[in-house]
Amino acid sequence: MAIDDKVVKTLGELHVTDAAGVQALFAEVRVAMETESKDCERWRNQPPNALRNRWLARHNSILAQIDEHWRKTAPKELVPIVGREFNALKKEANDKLDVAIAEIKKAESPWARSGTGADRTQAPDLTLPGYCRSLGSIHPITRVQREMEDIFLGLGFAIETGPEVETVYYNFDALNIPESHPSRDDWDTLYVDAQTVLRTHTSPVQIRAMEKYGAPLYIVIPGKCYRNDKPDASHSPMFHQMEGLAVDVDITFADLKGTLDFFAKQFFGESVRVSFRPSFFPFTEPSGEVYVSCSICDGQGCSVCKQSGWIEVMGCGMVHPQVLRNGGIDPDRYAGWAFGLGIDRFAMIKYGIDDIQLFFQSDLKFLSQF
Ligand code: 2NL
Repeated sequence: MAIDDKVVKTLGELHVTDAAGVQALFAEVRVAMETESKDCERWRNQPPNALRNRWLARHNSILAQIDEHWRKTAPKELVPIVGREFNALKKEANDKLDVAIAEIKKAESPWARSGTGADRTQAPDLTLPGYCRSLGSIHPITRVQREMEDIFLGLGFAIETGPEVETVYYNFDALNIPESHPSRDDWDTLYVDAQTVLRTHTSPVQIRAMEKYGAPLYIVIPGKCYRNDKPDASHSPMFHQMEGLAVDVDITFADLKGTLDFFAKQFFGESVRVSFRPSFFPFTEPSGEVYVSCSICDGQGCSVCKQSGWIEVMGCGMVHPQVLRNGGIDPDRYAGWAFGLGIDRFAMIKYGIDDIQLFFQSDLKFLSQF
């Protein structure tokens, strides 16, 4: 729903019933204000105060309508938060909109419109306003990837990357994935030739890093992965993974739990709860699945978490001794833990997106919200 449509509805009609909802709604307004104040095409030929009036005029402006429909009719328990958010927004609009218009006017070049096409005989008309390009924004997957990288950089991990076209050895054999494993099947893996695949996970980079650097090793590996999946709301033949690996003396499962608990709280917020359940992967022993409490319903049960209150977000475990050996590391001296997660899935959970395909369709109406 466009912002103009939202500001004529009440909080009740918008199904906003708590403080978090109010904050999210005002955040959306701020994004719209930010986007509009960079929209050169829209404001260039308008009177100088058009942008300011649209947001701040006494009657019918966005803020006037928010005051009328959100603030004045807010249920009693939301009055303080709506008031606070409204005042902050008003101050921000007052501070920023005039500056934005000045920037737009300054960016206009008198040269941009002249001398185009065949007729270059006329001198440029210096009084014409020029064209300026609208700014792009960071893709949500990139944004989430960088956020994850920052958390691990803060813990002392390094970022490592590697080839997307991999050998069968690094993608499967070195990871202790047996010849008979179903994931090796043509149905699941995109083969370039008998010995070469599009990597199905980022784990081969971890083997390469163990060979290259040895132990101790603390790395995260973000990147594109490929599987022979039919696209639907939760599958894409190209997706993004981030894996982490810690190898050192005396590394235990407690280090893994503590690190992933810290990561989840940094990423989803301090109130998130984290749960580990036993699982199986050929490259870790023991292995676990990591669940976080559902951020939509706070663990109460909703459609996103299928009424369970928990969402599965990662796989993890202690690196299998054979995998350490394959990376050239002595499992009698060193131990390690590893985890793997879908960046796309984290982005979907964080932003409440129900279709992975939206990330890859280049629809500006979707992308410009980030
Ligand atoms: C999942 C599971 C996982 C790893 C990835 C890993 C890599 C090496 C050694 C041991 Cl080189 N483990 N990676 C470990 C456990 C789980 O990912 O479901 N990811 C979305």
